[in-house]
Amino acid sequence: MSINYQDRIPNNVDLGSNRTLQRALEHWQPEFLKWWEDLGPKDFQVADVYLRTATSVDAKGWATYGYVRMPEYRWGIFLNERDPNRRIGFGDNYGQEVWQQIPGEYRATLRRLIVTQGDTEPASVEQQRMLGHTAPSLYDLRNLFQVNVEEGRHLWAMVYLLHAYFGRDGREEAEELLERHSGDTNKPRILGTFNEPIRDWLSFFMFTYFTDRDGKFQLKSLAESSFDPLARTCQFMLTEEAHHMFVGDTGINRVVKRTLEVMKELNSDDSQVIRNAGAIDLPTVQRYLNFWFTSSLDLFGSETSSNAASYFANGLKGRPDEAQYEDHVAIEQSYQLDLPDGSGGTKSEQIPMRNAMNEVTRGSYVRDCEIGVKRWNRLIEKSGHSFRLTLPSTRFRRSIGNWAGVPTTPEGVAISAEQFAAHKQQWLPSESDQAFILSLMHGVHQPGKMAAWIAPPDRGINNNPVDYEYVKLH
Ligand code: BYC
Repeated sequence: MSINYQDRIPNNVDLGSNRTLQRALEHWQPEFLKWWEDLGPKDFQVADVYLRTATSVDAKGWATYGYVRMPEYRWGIFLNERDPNRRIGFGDNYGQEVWQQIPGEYRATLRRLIVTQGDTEPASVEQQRMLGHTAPSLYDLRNLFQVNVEEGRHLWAMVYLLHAYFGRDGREEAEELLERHSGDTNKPRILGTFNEPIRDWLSFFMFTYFTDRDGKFQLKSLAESSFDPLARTCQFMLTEEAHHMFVGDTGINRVVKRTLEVMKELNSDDSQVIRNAGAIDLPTVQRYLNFWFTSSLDLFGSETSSNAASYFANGLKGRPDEAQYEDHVAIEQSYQLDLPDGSGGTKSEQIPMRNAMNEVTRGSYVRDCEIGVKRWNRLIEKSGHSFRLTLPSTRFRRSIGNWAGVPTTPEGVAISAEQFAAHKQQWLPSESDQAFILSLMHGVHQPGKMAAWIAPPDRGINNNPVDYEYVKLH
């Protein structure tokens, strides 16, 4: 297939004038399409989906909407406009000119960061590939596919950087991004959460609320990078990312809303009664929240990290919203950490601030997560119920960092392994919870109709009504 890249791949990087890059992408594109066909959304490749496509970086109108078959989506390459005055914003080289090319000594590290970022994008598409069958409405089906094609575009964004700046190594890494697969025992995705199966829509909403939000904070950190093309790429990716978190936030909101309606109709908050009526009881929502929030906490890495310290020192990866901090060098500051003392208690330790950058970012993330939880709780409170959703402690159910493998309560109090096992069913989705949630998952594919376990959204997409035919199935 011969491709006119100027037409087929909307871009603002002047692809047409760079023959080497063009050839590299020509080689990669059919492999990407084959991957999309094999591991992208199953069975909906010929559907016409009402999708947003990024077509420029203009703040006022960067996207166009229209019906597209997903394999024909125009996966474009966009970087925010270059700011000729941009300077390095943190670390040892603070105030110097940003880099348009990669300094040799940082090549391997930057490649690793870009590959780790890139790996998550196709991973999430793989995790979600079966969800189309059980979408609670056409509106939701469209949102799922919107998220999927944009994760595909974010993969393109990272592959562009690998091809344009890392030569042969970069091309090999780009191929491997399509060879590792979510949950594959031999070649899994790099980060833990991206190997977890997503079989149901409650998990999908939790993932888009909590895990896409890790994406937001990691992209914000990389948007500070001294390597200017990476920074500009991530800045633009954040524009799309907002919708993904909106899908999660409003999705959970609608689940809670529907549950409250059923609680009111039946005048009961008994979980079994709510379940019998086909809605999701709030304690089950809490258990799914516990699972995905804690899994996403691990994505920030260890509390104490020499990797994070050197990313910061070298100006490769900053703190989200670095400008809000007073001291951008952070060499003399320290950070107070509460760590397990090995005998069931905690000890306080002071570590150099640069080594605590993962923890600083995790803290900002947790505060951001709280905003949605407050909103969902307002709904519950308004309905007159005392139940509250809560974020568990950052010590709970951790697999990475100092609290990895330390059993605690959701409040973060260390307990014995036996006590944890005895309460696990109360705190995390049990097999029977999962079976129940799966039993609710049936595709609803008529315009405007909703599954019984979720309330309709307040409004449709791009000023269209909720009952718009967002996906035309053939
Ligand atoms: N699972 O010093 P450490 C997104 C590895 S989501 C497995 O503690 P460091 C999206 C780590 O790689 C955003 N391994 O922390 C969301 C390192 O391995 P190596 C994705 C883990 O190095 C939804 C070792 O442990 N972007 O965009 O600072 C849908 C020691 O690490 C995990 C990024 O993550 C884990 N959870 O790593 C679609 C940005 N955590 O190098 C998309 C790029 C840590 O020793 N990545 N490890 O073999 C990074 O900035 C950093 O590598 C990390 C933290 C944030 C992952």
